Amino acid sequence: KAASKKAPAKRQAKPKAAEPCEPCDSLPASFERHLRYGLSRGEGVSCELFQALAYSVKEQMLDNWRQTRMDDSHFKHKQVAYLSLEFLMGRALGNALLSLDLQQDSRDALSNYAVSLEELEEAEHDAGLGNGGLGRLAACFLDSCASMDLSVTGYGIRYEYGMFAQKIVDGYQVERPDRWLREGNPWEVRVPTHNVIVPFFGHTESYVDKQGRRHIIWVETQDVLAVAYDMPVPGYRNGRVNTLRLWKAEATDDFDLAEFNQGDYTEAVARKNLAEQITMVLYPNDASENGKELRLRQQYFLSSASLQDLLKRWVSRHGHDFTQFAAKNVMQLNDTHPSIAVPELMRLLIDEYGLEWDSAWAITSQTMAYTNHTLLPEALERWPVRMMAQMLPRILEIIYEINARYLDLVAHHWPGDASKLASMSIIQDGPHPHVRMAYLAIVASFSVNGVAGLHTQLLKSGLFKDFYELWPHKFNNRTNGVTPRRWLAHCNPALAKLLTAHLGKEWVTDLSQLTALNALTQDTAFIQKWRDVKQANKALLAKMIAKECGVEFDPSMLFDVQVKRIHEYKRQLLNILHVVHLYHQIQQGHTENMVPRCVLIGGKAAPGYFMAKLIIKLASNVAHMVNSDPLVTPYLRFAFLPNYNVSAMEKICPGTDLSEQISTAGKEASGTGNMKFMMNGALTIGTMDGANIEMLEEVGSENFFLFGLNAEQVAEVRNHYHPRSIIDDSPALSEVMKLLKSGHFNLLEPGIFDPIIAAIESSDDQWMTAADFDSYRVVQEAVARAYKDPQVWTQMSIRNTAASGRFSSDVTIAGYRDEIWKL
Ligand code: HBZ
Repeated sequence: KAASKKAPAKRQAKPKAAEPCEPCDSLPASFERHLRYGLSRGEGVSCELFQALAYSVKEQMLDNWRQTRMDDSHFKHKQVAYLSLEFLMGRALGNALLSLDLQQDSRDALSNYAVSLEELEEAEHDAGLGNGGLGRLAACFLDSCASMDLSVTGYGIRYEYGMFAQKIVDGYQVERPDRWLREGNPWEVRVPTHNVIVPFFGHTESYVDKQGRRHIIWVETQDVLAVAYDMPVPGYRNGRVNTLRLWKAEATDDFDLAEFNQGDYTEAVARKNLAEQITMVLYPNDASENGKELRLRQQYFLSSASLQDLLKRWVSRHGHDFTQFAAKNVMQLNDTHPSIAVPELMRLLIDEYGLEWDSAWAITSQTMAYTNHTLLPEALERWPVRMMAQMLPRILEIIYEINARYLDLVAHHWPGDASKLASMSIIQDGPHPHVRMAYLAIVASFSVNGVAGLHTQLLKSGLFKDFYELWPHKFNNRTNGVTPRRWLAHCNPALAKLLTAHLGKEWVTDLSQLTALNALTQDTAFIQKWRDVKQANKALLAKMIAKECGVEFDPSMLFDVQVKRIHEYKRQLLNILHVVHLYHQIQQGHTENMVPRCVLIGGKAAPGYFMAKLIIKLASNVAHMVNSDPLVTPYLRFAFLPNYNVSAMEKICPGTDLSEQISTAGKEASGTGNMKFMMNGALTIGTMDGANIEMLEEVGSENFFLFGLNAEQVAEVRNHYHPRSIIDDSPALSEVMKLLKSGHFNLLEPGIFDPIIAAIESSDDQWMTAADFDSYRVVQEAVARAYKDPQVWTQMSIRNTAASGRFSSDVTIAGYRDEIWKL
């Protein structure tokens, strides 16, 4: 390692400007070629046809991809590395065809085969390299960056197994491995020329050089090879193709020599498998840290490989001159998961490139920016010092040094306040000291942002209050958004066509243009067309639900949908209690004013999250009772959709009337599903939480069904919360609880729902389900009344789409670009 203090790396051969080459094949010709020569069997099954089409679409991108890479290699403009442990990309084909305007060509290519383009799209496996909102946000951001012609590279992990597939067996969630790469991934390109080595374990030594300078070297490390796999990220019809670089862990060619020499060759080779475990599987927890050592390894592996890659590219242009580095590079940390990049950048600059601490720190603290996605304390990452000391000894030393210098500053700001030193220290002291990763990220970053207005406010006044006092200029809000390409143009072609017919096609890249829809809300012909589109989308959704759940949804009924990860704070339970209430009303014969509705819930529970899994079981059991009672089904149907994922959402949001965004106020950082529904003309029933607040602001309260306590009230009521008296005072909730307790929904499994009943009745119930029940129920009645008038409902639907422009991720990314990245 000491020897790696090498002279500036040799300049690579200068890349030649792309020379015009022979005209490439048309898409249909290239498709035929791939089908005939690229794949072995040529049986024309949809999986093979999909692969051939994907390969030929990728081929169409290659020139622009290369050109983009070459343009960016000069560092003429500032560049962004978006570091994230998750990229929930979903399928790529439909999106690529839209971006490259190759839909018609694809249909032409397929005209000789008895398969539709839509069927082929269905043959693609979702790239499920993420848990939920955070991972999908990264994917939407990549699309916006490419479409806005920004030089942004996504850096992530190429997990062999993505988010588990969910099966429902007897009402219970069962997890199945997601081998998404089994048939190969036609989009990726393995780029071994970009391999880097990531060190683990070992120990540090110091030496003094001839000039009297002290150096630290990290020796006897166990090295892992990081191999780059690139995925193209095409911009919307603008010729830019950005890169998502995913790292795969492989063994290096080094053997344990001792073992090898003793003749244990096979054993030595077999042991190399250990390295490959690092990128084997995505951790399926979306809101709590499990503290597993392998997870820290993943984080360091991603951070180190990505930074080495970036520095190598820099050095190949500028040698060891880093004076302009911070002016030309930004690293955006997607939550604290990649925040070990902070000490890693320090290490690389100091140990590998010979910078002094102060220059290295100046660079690091001017290039790192951190996005926080949660206020839940259980989700805040902390790593045991002992674990880090073993696995990453050099990194821990650097963290200690960062902390010492930073605590000096704290001591100056709060003279004599020892408690501040303890509470703000990056190292949490105690019998088992921990590294607080959020604090590390804040200390090193020039920007700390929340993901919606309320969330950022709460970060500043609560979780990071002291840091806000110390560095108010670091804190800023960037309300989330979703890409209108995937979440409107691609997933809702019927609505997209209607929009384009009336507004022109510019809305695809400038969603604010949708406000022009407000002028059409009195146009009865337009209202009718809007309704027809929604009805057709509902019919498509009903078809999928029939297939996946075996439940008939009738498109004339109100489609009421809640899809997202299952978590107590998201309160799927509140929704289920409302279903039970309706069920009970119907059974009591109170159907006079009832509006028939179909309720859909979908989402995955973290495998170790007992309550979340029990909530799925409750939903399944209630659904069974509801759907098997012929007196009930004319008014109410209820389904739990297994294996909710990106592709499922593409069918769900266009066919939804009512979107459920009912988290306990102050708990959902932003939400992004809420925005997808709004864009597609669903109305929202929701609390004053996350981005709901801004959606309400945009669309107006007369087009939004608001209920429940706000964040302030939640905090206040918490101190004297007595759900039992709330239940006693609410006849409706009393009936619901009575029915639950009677075992009506679990006759064959007595007592299984007791933990849920106990949670609702507990004064420690953090999620305060009982507190909001009546308010929720009453507003649901207002929903039903509104739905009775199709004209009025449709006008509200149009106004929701019209007001959704602010929630395009293009708007969010413009904010990052101008206020944080300063590109
Ligand atoms: O990030 C979500 C927030 O809950 C949601 O409100 C927000 O809209 C979205 C985008 O900002 N957070 C997550 O999705 N978090 C995770 O998936 C997660 C994954 C691994 C972890 C912790 C959290 O270790």
